Amino acid sequence: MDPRVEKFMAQIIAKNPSEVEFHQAVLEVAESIIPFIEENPKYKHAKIMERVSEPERVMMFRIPWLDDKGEVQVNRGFRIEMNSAIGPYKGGLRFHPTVNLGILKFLAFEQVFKNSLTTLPMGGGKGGSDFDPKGKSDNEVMRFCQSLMTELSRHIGPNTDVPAGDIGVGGREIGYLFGQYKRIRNEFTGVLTGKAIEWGGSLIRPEATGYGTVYFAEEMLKTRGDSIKGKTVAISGSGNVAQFATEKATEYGGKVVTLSDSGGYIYDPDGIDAEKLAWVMDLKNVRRGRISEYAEKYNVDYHEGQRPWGVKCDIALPCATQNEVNEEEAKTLVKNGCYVVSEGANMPSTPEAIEAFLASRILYGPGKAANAGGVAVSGLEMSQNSLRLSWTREEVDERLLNIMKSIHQTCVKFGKESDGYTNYVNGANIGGFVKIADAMLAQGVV
Ligand code: NDP
Ligand code: 2IT
Repeated sequence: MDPRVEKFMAQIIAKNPSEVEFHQAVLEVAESIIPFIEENPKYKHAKIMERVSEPERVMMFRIPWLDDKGEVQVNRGFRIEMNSAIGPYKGGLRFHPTVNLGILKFLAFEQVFKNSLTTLPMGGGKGGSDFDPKGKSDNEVMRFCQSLMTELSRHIGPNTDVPAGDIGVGGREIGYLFGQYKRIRNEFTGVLTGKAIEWGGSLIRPEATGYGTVYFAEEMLKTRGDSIKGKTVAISGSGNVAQFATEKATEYGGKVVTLSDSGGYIYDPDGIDAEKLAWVMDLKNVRRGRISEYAEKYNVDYHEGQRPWGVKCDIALPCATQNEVNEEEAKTLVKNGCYVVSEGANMPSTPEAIEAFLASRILYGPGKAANAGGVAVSGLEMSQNSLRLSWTREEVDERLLNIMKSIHQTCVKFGKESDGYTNYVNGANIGGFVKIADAMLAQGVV
C-alpha cells in the first residue's frame, strides 16, 4: 500500500474503531484521492480528505414502539449528516437487523461522492435502524415509523436533510414517515423523497436506481462498440433495485437469468421476461414472500444459501447488499466470460473482488457511479416539489438517462489511463471529489 494512504488509514481506523465497512469505503476513495491530492496541493493544505471523512453530525437515538401483542420493543435509530458543502444532506434510510453506526457511515460517505457525481446540488447523508421489517404487520411498521420520525423530525427538513428509501424502506415506509412528519411539523413539504405520485412523488423514482444501473452498463459497453442486446445478465437481489434493473435489461434485449434474496438464488435459463417479473413484483412487494417460490412456480432450479456469481453470464448486476461479491466469485465471473459489472447495490464488491475486475480489464462500474440514478431522481423529485409541478414520465426518464451519461463521461474524464482503459473507480472518486473539495475550499474552514 502507498505509505501516504497507510498513514491516513491508520488515523481513520484509530478514530473509528471496529467500523470495518467505513474503513473499507474510505480506503477505496483514499487510494484514488491521495495520489491526486499530491498533484493538487491546495486540497492537501486544507485537509479536505480528513474533513470529508469526518461526519458533520451524527444522531443516534432510541426508538420505542408497541408490537401487536402490546409488548414494548426498542430499536436504535441513526442519522449521519456527512457533508453539506454542495447542498442539503441527502440519502436513504435503511431498516435491516445488521444496521450499525459503521455501516451507515460507509453509506453516508459513499453518498457524498455519488451525489456530487449526479450534477445536482445535494450533500450526503444516510440513516436507518436495526429494525427488521420481515414478519411485521403493517400496523407494527407504521407504529415503528411514527416513533422513528418523532425523533428524526427534529433534525431534518426540505432545506436541511432529505431522507429517502434504501434496504427495507420503500413506498409503504416513506408514507408512514411522511405522515408523521407532516403531523408533527404541520408542514406539507418535500422533506422525504420516494413519495407516492399523488402526494408529491416523482414518476420514475421507483424505477430510477435499477434503470440507471442498466443505462450505466450500456454506456460502458458503448465505449467498446457493444450493447446489452443479446447478452446474458446475472442479477442478485429481488428488491426495488433488482426488479427495475431486470425490467430495463430485458427491455434493452438482454436475458436476465438470476434473481436472489438472503435465502438463495433462482436460475431461469429461459430468462425472466415481463410476465415473470410482474409475478416477482407481486411476490416481493405485495405478498412479501421468498424468491424460492419462483422456482416452484416456474419449475426452475433454486440454489439455497448461494449467490448467483457461479452462473455463466456476460453482464453481472449486483443489486442486493455490501460485500456480496468476493475475490473468488469475481474471478469465477471473469473466468466464465463476464466482462461487464455495473453495481446497483452500494459497495457490493469486496476490495479483492474490485482488484480482480480491474486486473482483468473488464468494464467495472462502481456503485457510487452506477447506482446514482436513484438519488438523482430524488433530486429531481425535490426540484418538482420546489416548483410545485410534476414532470411527465418521459421527461424524468430522459433527465435520468442524461445524468447517467454525464456521470459516465465524468468517470472517463478522470479515470482514463494511458493505455486507454477506463478505471471507473478512480474516475468516480476523483470526479465526485473535485466538486465537493472546491466548494469546501470556497466556504472556508467549517
Ligand atoms: P430492498 O429492500 O428493496 O431489497 C434488498 C434485496 O437485497 C432483497 O432481495 C434482500 O433479500 C437482499 N438483501 C438485503 N440484505 C441482504 C443480505 N445481507 N444478504 C443477502 N441478501 C440481502 O432494497 P433495495 O433494492 O432498495 O437496495 C438494494 C441495494 O441497492 C442496497 O445495497 C442499497 O443500498 C442499494 N441502493 C438502493 C437505492 C434505492 O433507491 N433503493 C439507490 C442506490 C443504491 P431479503 O429480502 O431476503 O433480505
Ligand atoms: O443509496 C442511495 O443512493 C439511496 N438509497 C437513495 C438515496 C436517495 O436519497 O434517494
